[in-house]
Formats: sequence, structure tokens, C-alpha cells
Amino acid sequence: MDDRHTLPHPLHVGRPNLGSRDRLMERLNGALDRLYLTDGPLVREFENELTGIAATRHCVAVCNATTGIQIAARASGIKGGDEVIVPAFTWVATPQALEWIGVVPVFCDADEETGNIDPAHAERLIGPRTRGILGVHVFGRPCPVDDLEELARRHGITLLFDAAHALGCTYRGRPVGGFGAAEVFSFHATKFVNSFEGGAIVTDDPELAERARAMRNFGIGPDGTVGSGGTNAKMNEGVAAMGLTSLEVMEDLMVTNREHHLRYRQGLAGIPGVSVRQQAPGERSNHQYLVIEVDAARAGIHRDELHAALTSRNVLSRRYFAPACHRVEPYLGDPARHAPLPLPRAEALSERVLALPTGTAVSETDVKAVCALIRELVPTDGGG
Ligand code: T4K
Repeated sequence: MDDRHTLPHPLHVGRPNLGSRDRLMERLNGALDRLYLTDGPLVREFENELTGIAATRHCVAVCNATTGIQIAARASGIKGGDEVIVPAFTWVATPQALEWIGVVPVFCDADEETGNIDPAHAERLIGPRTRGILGVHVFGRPCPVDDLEELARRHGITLLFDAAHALGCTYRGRPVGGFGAAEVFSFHATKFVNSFEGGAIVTDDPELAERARAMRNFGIGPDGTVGSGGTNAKMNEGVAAMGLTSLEVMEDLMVTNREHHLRYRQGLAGIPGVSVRQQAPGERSNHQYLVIEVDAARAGIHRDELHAALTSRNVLSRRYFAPACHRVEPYLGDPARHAPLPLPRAEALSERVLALPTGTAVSETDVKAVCALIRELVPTDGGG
């Protein structure tokens, strides 16, 4: 192997996209001039924008999506000791958010094509302590929402969505955000629309929204009295300034990501055992994650070897998501509680997936170079 294709500069997965610096500074200066630094007019404006994008009646901005999931669960009546079904194939934030508030995540297997929670498997996990299902729109590809809603209704349990990846995506033509009892977005620096850190709960349920608003502010309700448990999950004005500035370029970012997606598909076409994961046909997608699958038997190289080789050549790929969540503590040590059924498809996916750099920090030339490098690293005879 020669090093012809080592990239001259590191390419990251998750490099932040930036909007206009001038607009950001204007907004920050406005906050400083107003002497209003947290949970103020910029946060209200950010919430307003998000209700438009998600087509929901309510939005409750919070400090990050992890806390947002906790508040959404609590505001839906899910308590410590309850079980909630979650996908095993997700970022570990999904189960960790629940575990940290004493809710028991029970892991569900994935649909290998979509990467999402499999409703038939979820149904087999429903028991007397099950209070909810927390679906994740993995890599922005929407969950089988109709099936999950039907399942939740039939069993009288709450359906929530971790929509950390899915801002701007649609399911059956409707924006992600309005499904289940509530959905939660992330605006972490690595998300295609970022607010440095940040999250938001969106819902059509006015009572859930009111409870969530109180819970993000120590349980203080609109009348100024403490009416429930709560935490401090407020979003600050600087974060909202960044979020608003990022939202202004959201459509452009989606175009850039989609173009990179097409370039990767073309650039990697025909490499044995290497495929680009697809979004749902006919739906709008933000394409914020560019994920390939490496079938080691056909490619003649394991995903981990490819990851190591790319990393050593300045392509800082990420193994989203490996290992599957039930394979890490505190879940690994208690499979009877967290993974009562085998999860072969989530495990298989976790062995194959690899996220590659995309977004505005990556150029067309970069994408071509990454594809050329992968072509060089995968044996031409496919190894198998
Ligand atoms: N649910 C799901 C399904 C999620 O994927 C996530 C987060 C959450 C919930 C929780 O959302 P938040 O509570 O965070 O709002 C990253 C992100 O930290 C995490 O937010 C994200 N999912 C996950 C998929 O990816 P890491 O540990 O890989 O990120 P990190 O910080 O190592 O950064 C990745 C790369 O990005 C690095 O190569 C460096 C680059 N980077 C990162 C930051 C922060 C930059 O270039 N600039 C930066 O400012 O988890």
C-alpha cells in the first residue's frame, strides 16, 4: 500500500457548519445590549422557528437533546422503574438519558435496511412494566411511525422519538417532529444545524409542553410556583443566537449534504462489499450522516481495518454506531433486564457501518479523494 492518497489535511466527521458570523455577532450584541442572557427573546424566536420547521404547536428549547429526552419522558408520565423500549442500534445518549433518571432501557433489534427499531421485535418486548417506546430516526431516516403509533395505542403505552438526527426530514411527506407524544431534536456542534450545544422538545400536546417548560426550569410553572420536579435545562441566549443563525442556512446545508451523498454514491459504486446507506425513497432528508456499510466477506477487509487505515491517512471516519448499546456498561452486565431477546441485526449493523466526512467543511475534491482512497484500500478481487 503506498500513501499516494493520504489526505493533506484531516477530514472530520462532525465538523460544524457555520452560518453568517455577522448575523451571529449582531444577535449576541443584541443580547448583551438587552442584558438578557438566558431563556429570553432569542430562545423564544428559536422555538418559534422550530415549530414552523417541525409543524408542531409547541416547542420547548433545552440545553441539549439528552436532557430533552429526560424531560420529554418525565413530562409524558414515565417514572423511575418503568421500562422503555429503545433501539440497540443508536448513539448511546438514547439509553443513557433514560438510565440516568432511573428508567430501564430495554433494547430492541433493528431493521437492517433502515437501521431503525423493528416494531415486531418491539412488541415481543412489551411486558407489565413497559411504559413507553423511544424510537430513533437513525441517520435521519424516519422510523416506521405508523406501525409504532398503532403498537403504542394497542398497548396503551407512550411513544416518543429521539429525532436528534432528523431535523428537516419527512415521514410520508410530513415533517419529523409531530409524531408520537413528543420528539426531541439535537443542536450539538456536530449536528448539521448546530447551536454549539442544544436541544428542543416539540409536541402538539399543550399539557405535555407546559409540564416540559416547567421541568426545564426547576419545576416552576407559569404562575411562578413550583408544581413538579424539575431541573435546570434552560437554553441560553448565546446558544439560541447560534441556533437561529444556523437555521438561516439550513436549506443550503441540506443541498450540500445531498450533493456529497450523490458524489459518494458515484465514487464508491462498484467497490465490492462497500455500499452507501440510503435515505427513505421519496422523503426529504438532511443527509447529515454519510454512512457506508462494509461487508467484510465481500470487501476482503473488515470495517475496523478500513476505519484504521482511513484514520491513519487523515480521513477521521467514525464508527457510528459501534458497539451496539447493549454491548456497553451498564447494560452489558445485566442482559436479563436490558436485552432479554437476542439482537442479531443490531449487532450485525454495528459491525459494518462507518460514517465518512460530509458537510460544508468537506469539498468536492475531498469526497473524490476519500472515495479514491477507499477504492485503493479495498482489495480489487473483493477478497472473497
Ligand atoms: N440521540 C442521538 C441519536 C444522538 O446521535 C445524539 C448525539 C443524542 C441523542 C444526544 O444529543 P446531545 O445531547 O449531544 O444534544 C457525537 C456528538 O457528540 C453527539 O452529539 C452525537 N449524537 C454523536 C452521534 O456524535 P462523538 O463523541 O463522536 O463526538 P465528538 O465530540 O468526538 O466529535 C466528533 C468529531 O467532530 C471529532 O472528530 C471532532 C469534530 N468536532 C467536534 C466538535 C464538538 C469538531 O470539529 N468541532 C467541534 O466543535 O459524538
